Amino acid sequence: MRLPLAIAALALSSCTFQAKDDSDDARDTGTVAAADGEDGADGTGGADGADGADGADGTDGADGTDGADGTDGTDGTDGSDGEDGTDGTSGDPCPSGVTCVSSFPYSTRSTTTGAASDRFDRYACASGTDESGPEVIFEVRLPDDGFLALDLPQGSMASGADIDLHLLGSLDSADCLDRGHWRAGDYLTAGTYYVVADTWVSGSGAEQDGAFELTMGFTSVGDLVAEGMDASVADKGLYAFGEAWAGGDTDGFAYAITDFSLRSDSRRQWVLDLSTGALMWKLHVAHGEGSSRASDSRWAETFSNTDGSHQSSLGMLKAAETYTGTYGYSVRLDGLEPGYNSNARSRYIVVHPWGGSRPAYVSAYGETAPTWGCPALDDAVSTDVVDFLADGGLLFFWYPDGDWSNRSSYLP
Ligand SMILES: [Ca+2]
Ligand SMILES: [Ca+2]
Repeated sequence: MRLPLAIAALALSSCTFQAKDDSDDARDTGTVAAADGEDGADGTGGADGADGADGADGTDGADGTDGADGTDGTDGTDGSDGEDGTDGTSGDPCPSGVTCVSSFPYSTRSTTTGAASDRFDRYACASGTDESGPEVIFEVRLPDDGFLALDLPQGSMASGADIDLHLLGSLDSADCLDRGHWRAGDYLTAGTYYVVADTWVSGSGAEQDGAFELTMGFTSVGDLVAEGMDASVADKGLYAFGEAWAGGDTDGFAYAITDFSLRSDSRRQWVLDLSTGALMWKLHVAHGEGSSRASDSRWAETFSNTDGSHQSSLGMLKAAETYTGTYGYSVRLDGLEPGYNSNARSRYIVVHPWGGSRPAYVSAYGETAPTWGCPALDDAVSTDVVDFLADGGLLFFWYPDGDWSNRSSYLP
């Protein structure tokens, strides 16, 4: 059922039809209590200053003795394999000298000056970089798959200090998953990982140790499912961000996942701050009129990268500069996937304010008003969303179309 939409002043740069304009009251902002930006609990009692002696590391149990060889004669049973000695640790207590982290968001202040650990000098992630100064080690236990975001907030590092972040799959510098001067992250499956804040050493041998602040945000598949996202979409969306992060597509943690397999009367865009794991907004988002199912325009089902198609695009896009256009304060998008959304900028596919994505409009008409391909948002909140995503935030648009969804380089 197509709505009788008046066509707006058709600036060539517009990708949008005019929504009905009689629904401007009672704007429900749809803001999901931007998760109190929780000041991460002050780190869990940072490991008490190591008791010097390494003896504290539960001694590895003796390797079990090999079972006795089967007795002769009876052609015997192979001796049972000796049992591995128990790991001196019981119930996985936090190793001595390491701070264990299992709840997020996490935030702590610490220092590498005088840090007990000085075991890592170089990491496989940047083998030419001298990190031979002392380091602070965190053991991170993830109960679920998701994206782990690490950040040394700008301005929090002591003057003269140069601390770098390293994310390890095990306590081995060869098992380096990511590293960064200020930020690091990765899509990780449930398990135990290590974060090492290490002291960079200059070419002249000066250790740039000092105080730093570290935050960790973890956004899990389960977290997003709890906010109403399909589990498969949540997993793919977080995986895709991990691919984008690893590929250097962004250096920030602002991210929006849209599930275009949902009807437009559903809130089908989740805007996330991965640095804390907070859901910032859960929104209605419009799709292009060319994407609509012929028999029911609440559903989008075809997608395109072609100008004039009036279709939405799938895949990973990056929010660039803001501007004020026909519909108001907006942000331009650059498509990161050749063939699928790479023409977004030239098609003027942007995020702009849109009365046709207001909750009141959706309640009245049972769907968002179609656009010419722009993922337009409720104008009551779009300014804040645009500012949040602009200058590097990523937007991921999912639909199981069989083409993009099977071929995207951002998907497994
Ligand atoms: Ca070191
Ligand atoms: Ca550095």
